[in-house]
Amino acid sequence: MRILGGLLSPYVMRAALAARFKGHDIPVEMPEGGLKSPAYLARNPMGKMPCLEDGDFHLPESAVIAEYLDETLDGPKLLPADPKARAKVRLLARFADLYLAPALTPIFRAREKPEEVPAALEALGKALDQLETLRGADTPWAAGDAPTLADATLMPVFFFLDAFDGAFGTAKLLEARPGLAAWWARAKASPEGQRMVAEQGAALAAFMAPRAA
Ligand SMILES: N[C@@H](CCC(=O)N[C@@H](CS)C(=O)NCC(=O)O)C(=O)O
Repeated sequence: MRILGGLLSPYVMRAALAARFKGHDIPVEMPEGGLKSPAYLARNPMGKMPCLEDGDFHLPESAVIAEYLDETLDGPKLLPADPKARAKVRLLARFADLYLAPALTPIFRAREKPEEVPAALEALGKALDQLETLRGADTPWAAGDAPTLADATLMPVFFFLDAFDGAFGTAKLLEARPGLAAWWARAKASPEGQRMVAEQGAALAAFMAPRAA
């Protein structure tokens, strides 16, 4: 089994983290020929990463991959058994996909469109407020006492709040959201979090190097 993609992508990292929280280390590799090759598009016609390769079975879309890994790999369950707790995990992950990650997109494009940054920071703050409210009481992990698919989804997105803090003050936004700040501090101090931050940091540095030259 392997995950096709690169670990800078929060979506690729989500799939890798889901496996790691269950005690599995699945190799992550860019697809031969790239994301737009006919061979890759035949497996993932959206031409995006990640795509899970499990023998001759190919599965795109990180949320679906993460659930597939939770169902097929042994190890602790990343979706709780109780329907309400399960729904909460799915809600936090869906919020990250539909609201939080899109709020970060203009920050990624800051070099080309700096005029969009102030509004983007405001939108990001609003999304963090919404996430804080949805999450409710602070728990050791995003949605309870153990890691779930919500942590696997949110952690790689929160990496970018730290990464862009120097330029845009994105991590400072967490100061006014103490529950999220406390969760993120714990999550990135976990073994999986430390490894994730190191890997995404190295991938971001490699991505930025030719642009800085
Ligand atoms: N909804 C998709 C989003 C995946 C996605 O947007 N991946 C980006 C990298 S972060 C990508 O592959 N971009 C390359 C492209 O669109 O050409 C998922 O959850 O897997």
